[in-house]
Amino acid sequence: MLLDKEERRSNKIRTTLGKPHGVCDDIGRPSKAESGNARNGLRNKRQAGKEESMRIKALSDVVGAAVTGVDLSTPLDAKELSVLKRALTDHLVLCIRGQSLDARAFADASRLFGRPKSFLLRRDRIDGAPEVSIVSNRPPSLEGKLLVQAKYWHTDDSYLAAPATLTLLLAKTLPNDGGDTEFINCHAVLNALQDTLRQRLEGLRAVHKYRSRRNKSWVAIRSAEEEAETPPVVHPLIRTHPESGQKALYINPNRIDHIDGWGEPESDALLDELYEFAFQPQFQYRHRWQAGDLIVWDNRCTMHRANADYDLNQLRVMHRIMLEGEVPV
Ligand SMILES: O=C(O)CCC(=O)C(=O)O
Repeated sequence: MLLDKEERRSNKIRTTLGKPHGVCDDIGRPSKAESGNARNGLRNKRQAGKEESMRIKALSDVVGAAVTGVDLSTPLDAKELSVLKRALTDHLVLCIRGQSLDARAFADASRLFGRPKSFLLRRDRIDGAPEVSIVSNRPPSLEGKLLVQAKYWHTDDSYLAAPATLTLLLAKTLPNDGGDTEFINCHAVLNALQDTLRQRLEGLRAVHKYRSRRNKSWVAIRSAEEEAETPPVVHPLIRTHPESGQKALYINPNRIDHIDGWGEPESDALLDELYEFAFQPQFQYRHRWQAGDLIVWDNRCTMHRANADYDLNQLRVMHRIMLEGEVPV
């Protein structure tokens, strides 16, 4: 399958995002990118001999695309895989629709994108598939007590020296309404920063801690073993994506404790300024989950958060896999 001219152009626009863009949602009108992609289906053999096309459709002007016509429980050919990976590089977040995968099949599917690793918190791992952890509003680590995890903006794993490159989140049980996940494009955030502020950030590094002084979400109690695996780490505030070569603002409001070498008041002032800027709606896409959605996001250039604006009496359960990471540079 080759991308036609229009799709290449839309992908190019996306990879050179320099300004804030408006946000639309999945049920909005087709964007240029959608109509271009809709004409570029991959012809795939699918169940019962039925042929379906792989389609990639932008979900917003700033981040995210939906993929249909792919069944990750069956092998993908090299062309399909390369289109999928290219779409992820271009859109940073992919929602692959209609997936029905048990934990083992999910772990196998994740290998298309990298090497799955076992989640830090042993209690949240699934028996027989330690790469898969449970994200639930009744988390195993709280013995089933009600809690909406990850409600505040973050990027996964930044408390590790080599944070996960990608995270995959598969919807298992959804509330009737709400429970959305929001995403921020951190390339777009960096590109929209004023030059003077951006120049101040060059060369600065931040100290990330599992339990940071500025954390705003619930933080799990770690076992002694888990605590030993998560000492404070230092990462640059601007990092370069190894595949696209683009720079992104690399912040994690939950885990950054302070700017390395700075006192608390001046460090807090700069971090507050960056967060306020980054949280602006023009950098965001809000995903309304559908049954069978599997979302893959790139932690190197996005942030995300879970929404708690739904009936919490209803169960929400996701299966999550993180892929082995790399040291941010
Ligand atoms: O549950 C969600 O929507 C997001 C989960 C999340 O933030 C995470 O797994 O890091």
